Amino acid sequence: MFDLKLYLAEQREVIDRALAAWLAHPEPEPRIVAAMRHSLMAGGKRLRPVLCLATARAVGQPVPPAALTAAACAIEMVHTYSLIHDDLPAMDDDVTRRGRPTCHVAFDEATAILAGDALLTLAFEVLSAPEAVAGTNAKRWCQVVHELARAAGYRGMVEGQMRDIIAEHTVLTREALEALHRLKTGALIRAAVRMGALLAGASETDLAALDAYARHLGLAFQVADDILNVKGDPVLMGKAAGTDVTRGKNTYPSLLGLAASEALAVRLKDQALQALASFGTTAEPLRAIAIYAVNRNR
Ligand code: GRG
Repeated sequence: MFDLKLYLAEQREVIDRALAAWLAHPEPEPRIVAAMRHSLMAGGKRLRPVLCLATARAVGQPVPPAALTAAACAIEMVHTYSLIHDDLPAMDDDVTRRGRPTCHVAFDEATAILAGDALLTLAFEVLSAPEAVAGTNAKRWCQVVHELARAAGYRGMVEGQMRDIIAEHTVLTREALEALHRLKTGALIRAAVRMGALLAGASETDLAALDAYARHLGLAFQVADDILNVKGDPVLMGKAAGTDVTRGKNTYPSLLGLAASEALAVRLKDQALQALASFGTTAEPLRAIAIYAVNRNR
């Protein structure tokens, strides 16, 4: 039987080592690197980079290891930047993240803004580094970079965040809530899967199946996150619970109730698993991640 706990621990170690190496360059100004490190190396689940690695392996074609690791690191850098900015007083004003004081609390607001900016730009420095590009197909590599840029930007995660802020203290329809979440949380999860698939030279059919998996997984992950915000343990999560209600956020539990939200998460997980039906055992990690996404406690 596939051991997800062991698999995640091994993959996280690879990713953490590579991320740390990107921040190990000589530091002209230690404060900015310290702030970047504070958030990046704070023990996140590394779900998005692991998804990228696991998808490439599910496709099964060889990929230059440095390219795959660079893609995985870049995704985590973009994700961490989004968390730092999301926690700022101008946005969600959170004081705890990944079990530590948020970046602006540990440093200050200006430093946190810069640390987020620096992680976002470092992601694209990593992707365009000679050691990452070496041995890759130029056209395919550009598609990989494009996936991340597009998913992070104003037609992806940033658009989702904007919609979320505008919708505070209003009541969204279910369709509008789904559209928001597909952008805010879903876009980066989808990009992580698509980047892994593209890097491994997936066929059109495999790419479409993996894309469907990622879309269901992204929404399932968000529904589970909304549920955790209602009934999760802040200690285990490393961040506060109950904040969605205080902030007047639109969530699945507020729209559908807790039981219907839990049923929806399970349905989405099943749809994600169904999308992988044509894959063999190489997709076991992806299947286990879908189950974990809805059963997790952090
Ligand atoms: C600031 C442009 C900009 C966007 C912010 C990601 C995001 C958009 C906001 C975070 C708000 C939030 C709690 C979204 C729910 C889903 C989510 C992204 C949770 C955090 O991701 P995890 O659970 O965190 O993978 P770790 O720390 O494990 O990486």
